[in-house]
Amino acid sequence: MTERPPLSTTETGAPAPSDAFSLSVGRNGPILLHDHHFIQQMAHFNRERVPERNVHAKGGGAFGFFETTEDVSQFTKAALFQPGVRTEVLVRFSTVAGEQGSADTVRDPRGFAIKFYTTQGNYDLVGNNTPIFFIRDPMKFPHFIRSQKRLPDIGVRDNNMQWDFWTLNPESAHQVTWLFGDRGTPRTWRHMNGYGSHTFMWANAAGEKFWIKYHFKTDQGIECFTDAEAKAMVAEDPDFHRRDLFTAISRGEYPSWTLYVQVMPYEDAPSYRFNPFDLTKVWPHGDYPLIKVGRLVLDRNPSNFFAEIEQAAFEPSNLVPGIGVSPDKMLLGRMFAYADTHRYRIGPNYNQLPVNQPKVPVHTYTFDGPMRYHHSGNQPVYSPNSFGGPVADEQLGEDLTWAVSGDMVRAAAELHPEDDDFGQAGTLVREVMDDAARSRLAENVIGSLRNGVTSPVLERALEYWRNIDKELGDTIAKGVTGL
Ligand code: HDE
Repeated sequence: MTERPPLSTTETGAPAPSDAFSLSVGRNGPILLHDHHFIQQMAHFNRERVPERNVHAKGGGAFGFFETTEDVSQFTKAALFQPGVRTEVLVRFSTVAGEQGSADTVRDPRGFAIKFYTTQGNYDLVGNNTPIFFIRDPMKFPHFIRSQKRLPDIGVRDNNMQWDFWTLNPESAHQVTWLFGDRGTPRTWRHMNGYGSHTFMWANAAGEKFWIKYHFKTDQGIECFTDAEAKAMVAEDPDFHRRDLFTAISRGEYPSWTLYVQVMPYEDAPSYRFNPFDLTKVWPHGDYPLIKVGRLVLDRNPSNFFAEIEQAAFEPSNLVPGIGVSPDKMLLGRMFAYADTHRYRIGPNYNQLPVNQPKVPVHTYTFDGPMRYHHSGNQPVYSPNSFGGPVADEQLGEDLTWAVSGDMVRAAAELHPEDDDFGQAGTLVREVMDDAARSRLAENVIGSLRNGVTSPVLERALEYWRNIDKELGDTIAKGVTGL
């Protein structure tokens, strides 16, 4: 016997007069302004959208857990990374440049954002499926993103604009090589790795500090679309990745990843051969091998996309004791930007939404603001106070810091011996890719450069690729110009 459906009501719980007819004078007469149910439905309909994320707008996600299976307590005192600890998580995957209605399988990096609901408050690791990024200074980020979006007059995307930015900012070479290789078109979100990308700081219970990088290696194995397959799927099913994750979890096929970290002793950083905080570079595993930490499993679909995924608010500034940031200017720039975007997109009380709420008591001195739901009753609204208000434990909440000195400047970071723009891109081409992958990379770049890229950008792009790898650059030049 099927259950009776719930009674349809107004937003304030009264029985709804109808969900099919507006109130009118006689059957054929005019509709009436005091038909509050119609007005409420229509007025709310006009307010259903919140501003989309201005990057990473198209995505999807699921809930699950992270379990620390190894003992890494020598490196961090963070509660979630203690042996045997299991922590609930939310993970959201996304493309970068496309709007909410864009296709999942376009060539683009993928967001890999994790919210850990830990016993010490929320820890957010807002990474990508790539261990590096296009730029080194956050000042360039709005310019970079705008060059990947739409021309100001006709309002369409433009390869010439994209390649103009990339070739005028050669530090992008490593990430662009990665982007035009196989990893730029993952077959599904389940078949790609996730990375913290930046260098972060861990500190153990004795106060010893370490620099670390996160690697979430998919247990499903890496699988990628070819350029042609990815383009075909854009037309066949623009929501292919979102649908794949949801249906896999519905089938009980829970995707998982194994977390490893690279650990650099604190004192190694100044003399390391690369700038270890340069987001366009990886740390060769031969220098700092992968150390296993635990596993990430996604085993529960959201019950409501808008409430739990569209309104999810991830921010690199959500840190917990034992985990900190690093001198990476890109990471420090992000520490402001994310909470700012959430206050704009969702409202100043976005952390009160269930999906963003920590699973631990919150005793904060921020009060009121629109849509305030959780409150602290008659708790004093100032600190210090004599009436039992919350008191900070500066030991427990300590900032993880590092020594700094020097005059204020606007300049690139000081170079380490092997810092450059093209070296690691060349290593990726020559030592990581095989012949078939190199050939696909060349074809993908040729296809892009032949689609609207003109002088002087085109000449710069051919030189850019020769700087990455002379042989590859010559192949691309031949493919584009026939010479
Ligand atoms: Fe983001 N980024 N980003 N980003 N980013 C956002 O925050 C920003 C960068 C990443 O699924 C925005 O909530 C700046 C690197 C992911 O909800 C915004 C800089 C990496 C997501 C923002 C960067 C990322 C975002 C837009 C340069 C990988 C989606 C909407 C300093 C390590 C999270 C939002 C989700 C989203 C700012 C660069 C990853 C605008 C200023 C590098 C996965 O605040």
